[in-house]
Amino acid sequence: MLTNSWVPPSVSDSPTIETFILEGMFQAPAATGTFTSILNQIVLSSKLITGRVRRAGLADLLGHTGGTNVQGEVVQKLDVIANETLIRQLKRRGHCAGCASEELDHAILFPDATGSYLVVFDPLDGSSNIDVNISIGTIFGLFRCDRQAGPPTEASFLQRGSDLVAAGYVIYGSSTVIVLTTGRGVHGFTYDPTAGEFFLSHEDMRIPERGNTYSINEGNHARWSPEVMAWNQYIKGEGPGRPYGHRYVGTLVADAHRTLLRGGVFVYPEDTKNPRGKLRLLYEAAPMAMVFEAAGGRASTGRERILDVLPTTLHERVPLVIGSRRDVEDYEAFMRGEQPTG
Ligand code: AFP
Repeated sequence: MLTNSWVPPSVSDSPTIETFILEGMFQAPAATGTFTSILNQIVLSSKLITGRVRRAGLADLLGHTGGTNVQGEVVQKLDVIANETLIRQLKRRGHCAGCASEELDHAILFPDATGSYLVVFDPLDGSSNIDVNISIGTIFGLFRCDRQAGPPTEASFLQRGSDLVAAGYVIYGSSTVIVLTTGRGVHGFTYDPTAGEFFLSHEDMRIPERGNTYSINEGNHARWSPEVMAWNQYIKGEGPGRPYGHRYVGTLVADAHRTLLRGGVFVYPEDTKNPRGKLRLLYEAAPMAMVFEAAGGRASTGRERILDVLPTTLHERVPLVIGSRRDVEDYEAFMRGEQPTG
């Protein structure tokens, strides 16, 4: 007689990300499948990238290539691999009309494509953290491309974040997670390497109204404006609910993911070294802003809603403040020279 009292945990019946996206498509009767196909190509790319990231130290994939990108930043080997992977997969089915990436001087247009979506991405965010085994990520966004207006050009990418039809990020952390929004809710999917699939693990993510951590590179303190310094003094000062704890990874995806789950605020302000901020509007700030707003949070330059900023160039930078609604509002109050109302 079997006396084993151990009960195996029930097998997850969560949908895979492909099923989840497909079910969303069936709810949109006019859908052609193009949008779903592009999202699936991004999912496939992130499976391929996570495989490379996990084995990087064994496959001579750590370190840099010796080159620099259009921003003057050192290009890591995994930057190149992630960038090539996304471009190849997006080109494959002809549904994506073109893409723009942190690692490309100019946008790439796919002349044979019939689809009318443009994809923007940072293929490997936080790449200076690769060699020290700290979380890194991929950020992406999808825009429509108006084919009635003629064949797409680089100028077709210069759209406001409010025009994004989908956005998200992948975090290669203690597990690999994709966070995705198409504007209605934000959902997280965790990669199961044994099945080779992402399964729904964080349904309808909502950021708390207020948190208790702030995230900023304090090493830049001497370069900040008096307004940013005043906010920084306030958030570390004594008061109701304060001081906030400080957390900073130096990978936007990792700092944003923690902030989304736990609440609080992430700030990369303008400073004397980067008068327009450091982070890129099109493929870093705008996709993150779409995710945070869809989760009930707020995303701002400190003075203006990120999703309202119209880029004039592909690699334009912008100050970025994302997080819990009330924490971002407090920061905005300091930028106006006011005290938060609490
Ligand atoms: P790298 O990709 O060069 O590591 O830059 C990462 C990043 O663009 C973003 O992910 C971080 O939030 C930010 O830069 C960190 O910048 P600092 O090192 O100046 O704090």
